[in-house]
Amino acid sequence: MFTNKTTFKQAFVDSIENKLGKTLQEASGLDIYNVLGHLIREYIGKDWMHTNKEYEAQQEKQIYYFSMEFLIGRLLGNNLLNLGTLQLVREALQELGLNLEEIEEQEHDAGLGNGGLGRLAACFLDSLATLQYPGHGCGIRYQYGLFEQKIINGYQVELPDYWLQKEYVWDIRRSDKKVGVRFGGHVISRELNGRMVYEHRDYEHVWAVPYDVPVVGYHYHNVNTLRLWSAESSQELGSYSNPADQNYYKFLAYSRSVQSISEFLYPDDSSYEGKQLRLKQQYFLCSAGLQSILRTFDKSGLSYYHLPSKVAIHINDTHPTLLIPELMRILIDDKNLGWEDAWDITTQTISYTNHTTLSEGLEKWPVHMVKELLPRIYMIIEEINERFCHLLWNLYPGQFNRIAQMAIIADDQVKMAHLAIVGSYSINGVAELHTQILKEREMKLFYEVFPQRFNNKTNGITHRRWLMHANPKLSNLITETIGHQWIAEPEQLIRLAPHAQDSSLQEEVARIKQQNKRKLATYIERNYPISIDPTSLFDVLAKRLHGYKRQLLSVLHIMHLYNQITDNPSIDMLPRTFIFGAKAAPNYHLAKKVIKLIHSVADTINRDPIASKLIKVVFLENYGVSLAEKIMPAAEISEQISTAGKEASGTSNMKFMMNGALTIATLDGANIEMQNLVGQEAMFIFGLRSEEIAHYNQFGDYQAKLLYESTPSIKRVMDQLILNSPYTRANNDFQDIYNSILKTNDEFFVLKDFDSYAAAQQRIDAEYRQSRSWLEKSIINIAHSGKFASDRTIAEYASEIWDTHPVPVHLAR
Ligand code: DL6
Repeated sequence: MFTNKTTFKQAFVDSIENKLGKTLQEASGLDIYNVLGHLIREYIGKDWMHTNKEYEAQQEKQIYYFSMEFLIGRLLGNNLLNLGTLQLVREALQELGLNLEEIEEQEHDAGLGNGGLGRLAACFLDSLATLQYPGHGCGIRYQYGLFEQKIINGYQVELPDYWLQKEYVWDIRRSDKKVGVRFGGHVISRELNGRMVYEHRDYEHVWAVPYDVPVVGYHYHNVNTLRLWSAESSQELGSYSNPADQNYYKFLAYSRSVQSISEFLYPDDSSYEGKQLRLKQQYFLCSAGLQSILRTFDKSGLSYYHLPSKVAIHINDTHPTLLIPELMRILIDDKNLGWEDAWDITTQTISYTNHTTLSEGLEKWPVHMVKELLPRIYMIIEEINERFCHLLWNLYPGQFNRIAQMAIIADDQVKMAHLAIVGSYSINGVAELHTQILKEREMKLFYEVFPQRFNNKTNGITHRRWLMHANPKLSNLITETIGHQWIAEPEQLIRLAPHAQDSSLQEEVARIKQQNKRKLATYIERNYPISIDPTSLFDVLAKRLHGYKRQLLSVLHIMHLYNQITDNPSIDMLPRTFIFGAKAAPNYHLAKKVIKLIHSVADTINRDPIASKLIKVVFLENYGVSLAEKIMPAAEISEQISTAGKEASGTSNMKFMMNGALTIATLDGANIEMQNLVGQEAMFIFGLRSEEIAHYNQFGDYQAKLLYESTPSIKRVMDQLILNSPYTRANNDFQDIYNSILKTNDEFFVLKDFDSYAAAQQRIDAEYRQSRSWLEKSIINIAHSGKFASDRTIAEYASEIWDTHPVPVHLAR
């Protein structure tokens, strides 16, 4: 059906009529999207089934990637691209008077993630399937995503993101594969035939029901599975339907508590209940996912000693760390293995990726919470801790301090990163600098004990979504220039490098960028009361809002530029459009203030008849995958300006680079590796290095107040936050931002890096005017971006961590 336009059109129109009882003309946009989605999913079905059979028959090692987030974005266009039918379907629909891009707009982004970690997981799934690895995702099917961001009067307002409200065409409920998960209760331990047995009593039983989403590999027949678990009551209202019955209210409370498990992504954890709910979600995912893995493994008939050679379980940050004690529990309590055997199997099966150097990002749970919610799991963690401390004592006799620092349970808390390190055979960081910081600083003590476990796997992104699908014109131009091998082997993009000075290629790259900028400008004008000049330089900062990501540095700099314009209205300044996209966590007060500041600055400058000819500031609300796909192809400057040492890797830096933007960056995360490839001239590097920041933090010899007092340009913008200024006029109060810098001694070194950032921005101003050399650098960036394809990252995980091999699936569609 998808191999011929005529048969496709026939099948599509028939499907509209049969499914909807409507003609094509009567069908709404959503109807059309749903019918097309169903057709595609049905088409995928056969390959999906064969893939599962092939994986079972070949008995190759299976990879299970556990993550609390999978920011998969829209699937319609991506599935068509990977199936190799995008062009055919686009043309066939056109012949029916329909526009595929408009149909794609009907799809609501799946609300299954938050930021970089979740999007990384989605890119990995795409690469696993394309490289034909038997690799599957395990996650939760939240009903509500993070939140939908609306900006009202410049303030972020969070609306529920009920992404499942409308039918989701991509997943299939597998009721027959549900498993039970237990919470609460207590454990009775007794000796039976010379061994301890543990009986879990009076627990709350919850069904975990899987919904499977097919993950289609590019131009192959492998279709892997993203399995998303949903919580359901295991009791029926039936006998409790009488409100006079005391069990009626108990039942209501139970069913509400079950529903909440898969209701929200990252429920508010400012209360005890909210925190407990997060822990419950984590265990729910781990227990359900693991039971399902072991059920599949059991079919092989092999003993559990073979588990590590047949199954690799990866935990994406510490959220799924409870897999470690849960696997121990199943092996010991259900499969009757002894502790040592169970431990060997567990620690040879599980591997862990760390995604942050921020200490507040390292999860800890109160002991009493874990004990109450997961009594048997807590017993196992206690024993893991005891045995680990014993090992440490043998290694470091008498070093109480060191042992206390490394313990899994300390200060009445369970430290999940410690548990993850102790219970897995591989621990990786996500960029070279990040891994080095883990080894030398954040996890130094653990690195000394387990040096062989630590390794680096620099992040990557899928070039299929972020270049081929998001920027088809550039993608076609690349193919015309260097052939199509880069699609299967993105590192071949390097073959563009010798053409970087070719003026006809440069002109084409410029023309495509201009078209993409116009397209984004049209989108902005349709959705916001602002018109922007598509010939101005598009300078973009799009990522989650956080102090260390330093959106504030960028805004203060824009205020500084505005001061220069008001001082000298005839200043020679390159016209720029500053584009922001960022969600702030709902309870992150300062981040929300920064959003308000961006809007106040935008309001002031965009209304100023002189300044607005040189600068426009735009904040695009509800930044997410689909919006990013519109932004990346149009960007000319990518802002990667985190405090050095704080951004583990970054992945938007890679998406921008692949689309030809030049990067202004600190030497942080993967920016360093980008610079190593393209050279200093093709990026705009500024700011303190991570070792300098570490030095200041250690010796306390940076004083923000002195810098503020002695630098007029800095003092001026800082004072504009609190004194009567265009930004504070409408009763806006940015005192908190001001204090956040001067009262905390500029924790993120915003003022310290200000001059260096402004100087780099001036270099951009000068170099953008040299359009040929700018375009040369743009092509050099694209040429080197192949290293940041997630196919490279996944191939490294597969060979260096998981020890798995591709399993090609052959089937004529
Ligand atoms: O590894 C993916 C992504 C990195 O690119 C970012 O640098 C990093 O900030 C992000 N980390 C998180 C923190 N999660 N936790 N914990 O999202 O991971």
